[in-house]
Amino acid sequence: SYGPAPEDPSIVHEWLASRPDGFGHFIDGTFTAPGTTFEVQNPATGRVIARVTQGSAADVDAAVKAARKAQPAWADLSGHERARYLYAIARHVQQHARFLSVLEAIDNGKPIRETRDIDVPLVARHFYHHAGWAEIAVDELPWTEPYGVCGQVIPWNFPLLMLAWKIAPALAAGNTVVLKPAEYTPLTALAFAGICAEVGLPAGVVNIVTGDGETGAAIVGHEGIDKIAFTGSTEVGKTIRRQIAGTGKGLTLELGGKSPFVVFADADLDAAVEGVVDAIWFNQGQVCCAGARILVAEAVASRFEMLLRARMETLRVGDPLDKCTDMGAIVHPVQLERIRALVEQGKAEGVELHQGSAPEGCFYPPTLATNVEPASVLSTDEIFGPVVTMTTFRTPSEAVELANNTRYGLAASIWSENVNLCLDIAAQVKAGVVWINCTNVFDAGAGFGGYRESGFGREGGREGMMAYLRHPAPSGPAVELAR
Ligand code: TXE
Repeated sequence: SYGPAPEDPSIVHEWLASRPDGFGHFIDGTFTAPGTTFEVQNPATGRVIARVTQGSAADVDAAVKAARKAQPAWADLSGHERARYLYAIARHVQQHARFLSVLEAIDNGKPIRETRDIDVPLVARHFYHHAGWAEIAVDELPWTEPYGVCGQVIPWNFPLLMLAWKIAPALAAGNTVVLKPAEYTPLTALAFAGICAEVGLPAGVVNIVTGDGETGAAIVGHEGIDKIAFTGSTEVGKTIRRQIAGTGKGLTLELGGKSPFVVFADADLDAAVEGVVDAIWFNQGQVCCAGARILVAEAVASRFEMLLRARMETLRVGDPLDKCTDMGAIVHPVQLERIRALVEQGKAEGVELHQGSAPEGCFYPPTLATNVEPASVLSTDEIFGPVVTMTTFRTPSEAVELANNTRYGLAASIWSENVNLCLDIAAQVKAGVVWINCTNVFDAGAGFGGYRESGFGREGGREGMMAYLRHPAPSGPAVELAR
């Protein structure tokens, strides 16, 4: 147990200090002894806060075997019984909300206000929602059956939330899992493993193996895995798809994005400015569906730019544990360099930059880029940082054309007081999720996922559940008919 909910980070530091030799994996219901370990840093301070084990092929094998052994009994439980475990996980996440929020902020660099008010509550919500699915699956999803063992590889931008998006539906559907958190941010996944033990989840149902891309590739390639769910870069997503081609493994990919944020002349501009704050400065812009390209009607462009730049100046960048902080640290110096390099490239192309301020260290200021050509690297490439471009349009059809001028298709946000126009544009924009007069709204009940190079498959809602089920099951009616 983690003891009382902390008002300060000391309880998290105590937990981290309690493993001087590092953390092992969580396999078959127990924590293994640490093996060869690597350092995990707090990006805001650059200090090493923990060491975790680099998962080997043998570790992955042990985890897959444990998951295989546990799976038939887990799937045989009634949906109601599986739901009880998911409800218990949700409740324990809430009980440990302060601990998890502080740990996530220290590990990832995101502001405590976000971990406390967004990440962790959504994690609990995701488990509650999927407990409901476990309860009703027998009636609502007949002629389906779980895949078996799911291999899940997740990124560092929402470490605990992405874990919840992966584990909750998999378990609700009767699968067992082997999950690998990202190497920059493995700590909340290990704390989550502690919660699985605490609620008495049967051994082997959830296995957490830490490590880097090699460990991820070992999970993807393991023959005991029936389905892969991956969230991360488009490049690795393509590699995974090639790696499992012809194996019959199920696959869902949630990859990058370059989402448009479309502001029409009749939009409530003050609301739209707050929308941009949410769209690109939330989580330091390290959001796959970040509204990274503002497309604004020419008639209101200069007023909108003025309002936006004034708002940008007020954003406070700094200590993630300070409740007044709006933007925390970039997850890792490697990512900071990537952002800087892309912005330098943009500058060389003649893009004009407007920036707020940021402290020294692994921080990047909120940035607005104007005078950006559609072919500029800042318009085409996912920056995955707090950098937004702004371009103008004259007609709705030009707005649609610019919005769709991307190899991605994850999300879009449309701002106008004219609902008919919004719906019309939403239907024409090629994106898996379209928000109207809002942005970055996530709900466990709604499917989330992309078009084109943003991947395929949906997470959340009914479609998300279907992604963890074979349908029809080999003995289902369609198979009978085919015979
Ligand atoms: O991602 P990787 P990186 C984008 C974003 C970012 C860029 C690079 O543009 O700047 O990707 O980030 C594991 N087989 N996104 O390099 O490498 C890895 O260990 C199996 C968008 O950190 O894709 C980690 O757990 N797994 C994205 C996870 O993949 C492999 C979020 C993601 O890391 C692997 C993150 C392999 N061959 C980055 N190689 C989003 N869609 O939200 C690596 N991994």
